[in-house]
Amino acid sequence: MTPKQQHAFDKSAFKASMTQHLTQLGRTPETAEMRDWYLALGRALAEHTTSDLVATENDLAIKQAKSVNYLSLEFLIGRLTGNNLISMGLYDEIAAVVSEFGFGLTDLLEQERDPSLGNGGLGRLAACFMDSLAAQQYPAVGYGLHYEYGLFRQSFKDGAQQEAPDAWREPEGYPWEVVRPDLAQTVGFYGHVAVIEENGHTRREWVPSLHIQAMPWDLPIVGYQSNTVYPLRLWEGRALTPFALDAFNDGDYTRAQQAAIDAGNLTKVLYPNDNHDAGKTLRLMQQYFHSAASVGDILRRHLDAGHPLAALPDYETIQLNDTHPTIAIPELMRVLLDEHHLSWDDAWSISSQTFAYTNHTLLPEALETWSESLMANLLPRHMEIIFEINHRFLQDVAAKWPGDVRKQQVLSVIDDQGERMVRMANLCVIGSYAVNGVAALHSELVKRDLFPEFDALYPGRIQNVTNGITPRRWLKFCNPDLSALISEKIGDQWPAHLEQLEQIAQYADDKAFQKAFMAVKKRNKQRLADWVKTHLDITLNTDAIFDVQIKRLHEYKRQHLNLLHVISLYHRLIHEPNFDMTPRVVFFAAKAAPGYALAKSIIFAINKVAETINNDPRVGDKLKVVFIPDYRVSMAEIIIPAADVSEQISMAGKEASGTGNMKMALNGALTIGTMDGANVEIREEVGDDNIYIFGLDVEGVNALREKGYHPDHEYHQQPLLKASLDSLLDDTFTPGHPGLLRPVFDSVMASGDPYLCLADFADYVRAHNQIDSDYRDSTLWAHKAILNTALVGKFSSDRSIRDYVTNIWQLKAVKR
Ligand code: GL2
Repeated sequence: MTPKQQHAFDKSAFKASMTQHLTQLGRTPETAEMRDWYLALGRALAEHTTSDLVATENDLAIKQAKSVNYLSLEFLIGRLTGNNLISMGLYDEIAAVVSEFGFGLTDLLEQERDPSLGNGGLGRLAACFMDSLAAQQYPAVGYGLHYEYGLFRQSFKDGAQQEAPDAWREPEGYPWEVVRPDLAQTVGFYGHVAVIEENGHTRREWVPSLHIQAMPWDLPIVGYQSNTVYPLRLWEGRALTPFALDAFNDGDYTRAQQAAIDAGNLTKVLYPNDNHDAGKTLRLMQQYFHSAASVGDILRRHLDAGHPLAALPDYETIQLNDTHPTIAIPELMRVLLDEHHLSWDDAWSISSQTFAYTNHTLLPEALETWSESLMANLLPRHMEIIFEINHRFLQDVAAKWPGDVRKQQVLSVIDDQGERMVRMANLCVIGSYAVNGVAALHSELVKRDLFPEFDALYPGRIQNVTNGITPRRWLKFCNPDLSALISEKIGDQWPAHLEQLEQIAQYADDKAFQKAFMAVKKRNKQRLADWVKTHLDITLNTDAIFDVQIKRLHEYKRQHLNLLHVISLYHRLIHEPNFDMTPRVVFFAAKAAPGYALAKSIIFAINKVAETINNDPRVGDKLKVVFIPDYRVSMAEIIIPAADVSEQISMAGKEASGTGNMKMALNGALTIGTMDGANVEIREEVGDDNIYIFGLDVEGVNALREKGYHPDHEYHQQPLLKASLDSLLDDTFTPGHPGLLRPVFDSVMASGDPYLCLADFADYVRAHNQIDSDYRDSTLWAHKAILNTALVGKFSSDRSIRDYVTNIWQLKAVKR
């Protein structure tokens, strides 16, 4: 046990507790199966975290300090058991306990189903931030939704994506969560606005026609090596009166349960869209439900602690993770105006000093807008408040730029070109004291291209906070061998001080260290190869380059550019007798939004290409393509430590940051990437020699667009590219069924190649050729890989959180 470990661990008491939990599951140690043991372990551990959570919540020093409230519709937390054992400092102790019961801890941990309560980077970032807040003891509460079904489970049928619901809590419930009925809130919808005459004044008050209960479930966010445990509070929709006995007695069994069904539907599923706005009414209901319950809870905590309402910004700050919780702004205004009867100016002063907003994307299709009529129907009072915010704001705009109608149009919260729409991002910028982008380049583009007028109107409001990842999960836990090797050299404080990894750089040319470092990589590659053999029955050569692209499937991320490179290698292996390549395994893992047809076509194409290449005896083990199904956090934990090459190949200007790029570099993979998102800063840290940058940068993309881009020119001028593309049209990869892969061909030819795959193809191939030759020089490669691990300490989410704390939130750590 580490000296900082707060809990004295009583082994026999813990064993008794596990046995007791088995009994509650109706099992004995003799009849229990692996699953039961996992549940018993989780529940026994959760007793400790829950008591620390309650103690943290009641800590007077925390009540007197300022807290951040992280509002996010997604928290992609991944499995908690292993991670919490690391944070609690009990990993080895518990491994010993379960081995006495006859199990291996890693096998037991495999029983946990991932809570997949997010789509991708945005949700995972929220999880890393909660981890770093707790690790550094900056008071925080995470607020999200308790989806009954997380992100769909993916499988393939004849190469095509199939989706199945993910009931992550399974019948017994999730061992780490606790329901908090004493903290339930009631949330209204629909109805009308009443005008009330009182002592000669009129005031307006919302009279909702539907009420739904928000039931909070708390998950423990355990501080690394401390007894600080913050809640991740997830709201579940429930009926206030779940059962209508009168209807039941009348024999109307459906109506008897209708309220429960309607309320339960609210938080049934996570919308499976990444970087895309779907505009569904139920989604707006989810957003409001989340915001209203969270704002209600924040105000309850603030007032219970004895603070005056006017001091809210001194004690609470609310970070909006993208525009999804924007409706919290008019909700706080409504509560202050209509329930606490504050004046507009007082309410606005409180609200606009409380909210801050993070922008995560420039993609136009991801920028949320809601139809004004939909919003007026669902949330009539909020719509009035939004009009009033906008009215006052437009007066400021007119004062700054008299007579400039265009400025009014672009800045207005209401877009009135066509159906009137509420622009959530504009509302966020107007209603927040700080706005941030998520990587240096992205934040510059937010100022220059997305919000130039806002940047002029509110100089300094738009800032940068470069994203980060938690080193606890993404190195210490997922790569124990590398962690041990690092600790041998520089001590074991680095998981809380990732900049210390820099000391590893001095061993980049040390032969013994290189050998040990690459031996760890090899073992991690073997672990992944074993997984692939067991689950996909493909045999892999662990001497090959493990080339990895794992992320949501999106045209802008250009998995199809990677696919074209794979096809070009195959083409050369077959048609160039003297072609010699370093053996390579190309890994993909990606979910496509169920409604995103082209993304699904790209998955299908990758699977078909993989099938052909993997079964072609002429290829042997020179080239293999592996599509790992059902990408999720626990899968990433196996793939990332095994990566040699990290594919970060989005079209420049499109990937706001990326965080997989950071995870792989930290685990000693070399990036092949464009000058996009955080790749730019990774290059700054690791140096040009230790990263493979290719393709057009943002200026290059803009210049090409201006000049006029013709993908067919590239097609006709580059024979290898042409041959690779043509094979998508014949039946090379779909024997007997030519044309099945045409949608991918068309996306870069007929549809004009919106993400410039063909423009970047030649340089991408050049960069891969360089990788191919560098990898053969094992000393050179080890040097580069070690420097990647050593030089990416900046990308710890601890640093991101400190940036937020210093530049935006102004919090003080409260050590417990
Ligand atoms: C994203 C960005 O696409 C991604 O580049 C970024 O790393 C994360 C976290 O900031 O946010 N924006 C977005 O809408 N999703 C992302 O993953 N879904």
